Amino acid sequence: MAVDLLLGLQWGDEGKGKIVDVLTKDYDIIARFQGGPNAGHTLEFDGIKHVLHTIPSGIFHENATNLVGNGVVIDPVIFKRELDNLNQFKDLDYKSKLLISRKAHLILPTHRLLDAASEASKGKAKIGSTLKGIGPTYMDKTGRNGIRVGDIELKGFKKKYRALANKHEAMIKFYDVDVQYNLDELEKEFFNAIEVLKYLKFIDSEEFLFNAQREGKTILAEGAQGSLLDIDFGTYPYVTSSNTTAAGACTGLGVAPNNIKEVFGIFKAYTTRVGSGPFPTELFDEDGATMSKVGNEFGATTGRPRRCGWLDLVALKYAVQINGVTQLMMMKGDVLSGFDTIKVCTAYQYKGKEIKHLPYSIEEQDVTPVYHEMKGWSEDLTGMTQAEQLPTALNEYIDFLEKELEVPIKIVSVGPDRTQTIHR
Ligand code: 2SA
Ligand code: MG
Repeated sequence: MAVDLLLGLQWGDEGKGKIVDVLTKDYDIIARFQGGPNAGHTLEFDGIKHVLHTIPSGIFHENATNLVGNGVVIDPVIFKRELDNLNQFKDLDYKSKLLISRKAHLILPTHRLLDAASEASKGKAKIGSTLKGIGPTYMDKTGRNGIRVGDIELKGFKKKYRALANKHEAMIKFYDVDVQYNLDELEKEFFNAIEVLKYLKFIDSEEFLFNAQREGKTILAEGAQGSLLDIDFGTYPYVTSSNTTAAGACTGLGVAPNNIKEVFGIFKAYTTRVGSGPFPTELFDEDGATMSKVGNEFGATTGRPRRCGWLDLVALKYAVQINGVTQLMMMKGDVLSGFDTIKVCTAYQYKGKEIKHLPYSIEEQDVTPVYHEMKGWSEDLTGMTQAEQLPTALNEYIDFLEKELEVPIKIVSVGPDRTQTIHR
C-alpha cells in the first residue's frame, strides 16, 4: 500500500493544516515527518479555529491515527500545551490516537536559548527564526549529540540531559549577547512536561509504518513549512533546518521512495513569507497591504506579520519539480477577489537575460521579476461550493497556472473552513 505526501510549495503557511484536515477522512494514519513547534497549522470547523504546532492535523478525526515521526523535533513544553488545548474537546480521545517515534529528537530549554543567542548575535542578518530552538536541535541531531524521545525510557536520561544543557550554557556565554533566563524554572517546566509526554505511546515508528503498509492501511505524510525553506533547496541560509521537500518524508518516517504515490502540492494564489530572506515578488504597496489584511497574514506561531506578494511561478515550478508534485491545491483564491489586475511572475530578469529557472541567488540585487498580467475578478468566492460557480477570470487564472506548471489543480480553497473547499 502506498503513502501519499502533502507539502507546502512556497515559504510555508500555504494552508496545509486545512487540507490535511479535509483529506483525513480518506486516511488511516496521518504522519508528521519534519519540523517541530515552529509550524503553525490552522484548522477551522464548526466555528472553531484551532492551531496545531507539533501534533498532526488529523487529530480531530475519530478514525485516524496520528504519528509524530522520527524526523520531527519535539519541545515537550509546547507539546503539553497543545495536549492541554485538546482537552477542551470533550469527546476527543486523543491519547489513543497519538503516537510518537522514539527516534524523534527533543528540544531542550537551552536549545531555545541558543536559538535566541544565535539570532541576537547576527544582528540585521538574523534568519528571523521562530525562536523555538529548531536550528540548535537539528544541529545536535546531525552533530550526534542529540537526545531522543526513546532516551526518556532509559536510565541515565537526566544525566544525558545535564551534560548537554551544561554544554549549551557554555555556548550561550560564548555568543556574548544579552539573553535573560532562569534555567531552574525552565527545567522544572521541561521535566513536568516530560512526565505528561509519557502518557502517550512511544513507538518504533518505521516498524509501525512497515506493518501498516503491509496491512493495506492508507497513510498521509504531512509536511510543515514550505519547499523554499528546505535546508538544501530553499533560499539558504534563510531556511529552516530540515528537509521540507518530498525526500524529507523518506528520512523523516522511514518510508521507501518507491512507496510514495500521490504528492499533493499546496500553494497560495499569491505568495507570503515570514522571517528574513529574499522574496522577488514582494509588494510594498497597497496591493501587498490588501493581501495582508484580507488574507489575515500573521504567523500562526509567533503572530509576526507575513510579507506578501504576487505568485512567483519560477519558484513554484522549481518546487513542483523538486517534489514530483502530482496534484496541486490552490489556497486563498478568495483573498484575490477585488483586484482589477492580477500579476503572475513567469520569469526573472537575471544578469541581463530572462530566465525561467531559480538561480543560485534570488536576492533583490540579482533578480527582477517579469510579470504576466491577467484580468481580476470581483465576486465573493467564500460561499461557493461548486467548480461551476467560479468566475470566468478565476478559471482563466487557474488554466494559466495549470499550463505553466503542467500539473492539474484539483482543489481550490475559498475560505479557511473545512466546508469552503471546491474539488475540480
Ligand atoms: P526556524 O524557526 O528555525 O524554523 O526558522 C527558520 C525560517 O523558517 C521560517 N519558518 C516559517 N515560515 C512560515 N511559517 C512557519 N510557521 C509559523 C506559521 C511561523 C510563525 O505557521 O505562521 O508563526 O511565525 C514557519 N516556521 C519556520 C522562519 O520564519 C524563518 O524564516
Ligand atoms: Mg503555518
